[in-house]
Amino acid sequence: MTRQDFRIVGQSVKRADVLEKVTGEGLYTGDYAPAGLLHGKIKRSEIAHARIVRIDASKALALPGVKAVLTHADVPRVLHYGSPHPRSASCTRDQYILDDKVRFWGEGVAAVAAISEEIADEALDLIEVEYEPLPAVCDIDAAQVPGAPLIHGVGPGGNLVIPPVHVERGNVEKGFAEADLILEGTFEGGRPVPTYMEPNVCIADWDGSNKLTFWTSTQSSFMVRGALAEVLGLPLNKVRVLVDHMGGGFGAKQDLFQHEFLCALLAKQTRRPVKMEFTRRETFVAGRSRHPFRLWLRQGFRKDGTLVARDMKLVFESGAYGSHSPGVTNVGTASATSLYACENVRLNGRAVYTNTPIAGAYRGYGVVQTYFAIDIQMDEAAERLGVDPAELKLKNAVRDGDIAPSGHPIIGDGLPACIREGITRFDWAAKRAQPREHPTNPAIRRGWGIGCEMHGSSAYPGIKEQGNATVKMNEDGSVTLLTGAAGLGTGAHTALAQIVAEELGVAFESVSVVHGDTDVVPWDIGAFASHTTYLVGSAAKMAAAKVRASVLRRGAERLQARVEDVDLVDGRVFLTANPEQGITVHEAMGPSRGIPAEHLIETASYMPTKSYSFAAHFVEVAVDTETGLVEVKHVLPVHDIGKVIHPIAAQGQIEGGIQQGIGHTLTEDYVIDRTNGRSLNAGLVDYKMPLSMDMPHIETVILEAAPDPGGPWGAKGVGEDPIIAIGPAIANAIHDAIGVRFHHYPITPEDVLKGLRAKEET
Ligand code: SMO
Repeated sequence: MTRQDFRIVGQSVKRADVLEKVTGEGLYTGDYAPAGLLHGKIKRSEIAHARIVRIDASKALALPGVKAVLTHADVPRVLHYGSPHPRSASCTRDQYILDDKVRFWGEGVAAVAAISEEIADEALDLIEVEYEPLPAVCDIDAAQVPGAPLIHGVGPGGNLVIPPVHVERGNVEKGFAEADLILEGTFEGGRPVPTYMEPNVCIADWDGSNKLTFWTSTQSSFMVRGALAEVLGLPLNKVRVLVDHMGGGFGAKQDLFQHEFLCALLAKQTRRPVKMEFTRRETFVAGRSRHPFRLWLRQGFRKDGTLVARDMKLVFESGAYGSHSPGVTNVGTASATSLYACENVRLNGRAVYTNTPIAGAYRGYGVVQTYFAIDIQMDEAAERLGVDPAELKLKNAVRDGDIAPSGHPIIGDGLPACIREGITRFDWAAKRAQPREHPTNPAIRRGWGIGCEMHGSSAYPGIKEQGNATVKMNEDGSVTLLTGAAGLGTGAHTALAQIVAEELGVAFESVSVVHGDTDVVPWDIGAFASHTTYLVGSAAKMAAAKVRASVLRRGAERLQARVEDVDLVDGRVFLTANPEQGITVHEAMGPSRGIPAEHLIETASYMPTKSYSFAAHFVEVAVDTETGLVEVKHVLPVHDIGKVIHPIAAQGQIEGGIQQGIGHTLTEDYVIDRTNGRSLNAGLVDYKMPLSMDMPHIETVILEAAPDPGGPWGAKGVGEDPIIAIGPAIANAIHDAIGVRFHHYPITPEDVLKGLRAKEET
């Protein structure tokens, strides 16, 4: 057996945490209940922009059962940061824990700790706040008008979060001069909110040695540790952050939140553990949404379909604070250098403050918006040129050696492979040749569309030691993997255990994963940017290889053979020439020449480059021309993710991403009243997420078309990709069905009916 034959990687093994999850035994942050637990609650502003002239907590403090109240005067005046890496520029530092100003409706102005949730809620009502209203700027146009009221004193001015991002390659004017067809359009998108099952929650507990233990549902435990230590003036070893099971993160939980600091401070003041748990409503009001956007796009094509020039101006609405706007703006802008190759590009991206809830990181991180626009305009170009859209996309798709948004060359022909495979599997040409009329229901029109995407794994190429893993071979032959990567619910820990078992040469069942305790596990940048398998997987593979070498050495010694002459497979060290003659890993680890049994422990760090995964989504929709309802009937997503570690987990990621993407495209929008900044539909009553009944038939195809040598055996990311291509695929399919082009999301039934009416009138 050669080492190239996979035994565990590529198998859909039973997930490592499956029993705990299905029996309900697994603990989530909210399940912890230290003795004497107090309940923390946040009083939220009922005005979008104001100065606080007076805040009086005396009545609240006098309420029996209330143990502490914090207002802006009681907390350290520190601008906190949300940057997952101290050397990255993804995030801003523009938010105080509590301020004497409010910048959006729903921002926290005070916090309470009480012996019950009910008393804490009652206390919130007793806190008196007197506001001096300031003019509220609630849309990107109002924010950019010269002389508009400024929301922050920091930043480059004009309500910009950062200086505009500018990317230019080639000669755009020359490109347009060579074009036979020039298309121009403006695209917009709303404010989808990542609706994780587990709302944000944390518990703070101080011990007698002035050490803080902090449970929180976060994607970035070490970032939380760093920020809390800074605010509290503690060394890092006096803050222990614990993350147990998580009910989803979707990017939003890679940020730092006001309630996390307040929880730690309330616990410090009361000397009792304090828990803060968002209501579903608070996940909307005080969570992080995708950035609403407006994007102007102009592209030029030759008659033969070659894309020759692209000019783009993109504006993201950041909301009241910057959060991940710098990163999202950089990534969203740079992504327009790619997907469809274009030598001449001029791209401008900006992020603008408004007095609305905070937009942040959300699965797809700026790329969703940009590729929505590009992919719809490619479809329009195909229509105008009289060619098949899938063929036009295939012709222009980025290929091996083209420059990726990160500046690295693209490895392999992943995107063309996805498009080609989908054309065949979906039977694209035959489907598009069918009548658009439904065979039996005259109100229904059918349409078929394609959308494409690419997305990078790993956030900060070149920053060292982002991915770390420790592998321990215990003296009985069992193996422990220690990782700082949070398990968001995607199965990433299972994939890591598979990688370790495969590399080491032991059974999958003999590897257990320890995670989420910053006192124990090696430093980790956080579980985001689709990189846990790629980045931490690589580190785990390296650490496992080191342990393997030591086990082989010990085994050889016991077998009285040379190390070159032994192999380790399935937990057995044996003579390569005579596999019958061997010992178990347990025996290899045992006492040898009087040396007592001991474990082996190895840590490895991995510095990533950046790998790109690709996908093409093929979609069938049915549009009801009487009600305007769009039903997604069938999706055939084709993804290239390099070497597949766990096929069913990857498929789950893809299906989940498609469900979220359907929501974004058709129904989900957290609506803010643009006159006063109030939110109109915070919560799941008026905000329509797709349910299982809304799910189409999904036929997932996973290719290993373009493995990336930077990942374990060529594995790449899959976390964010599936949410990106589905949106434009649906919009293009709607156009195919009814001949109406939509340049925005969500595309609601009202929009469809209006579009049909406008078409009839012309
Ligand atoms: S939006 Mo992601 O967790 O980088």
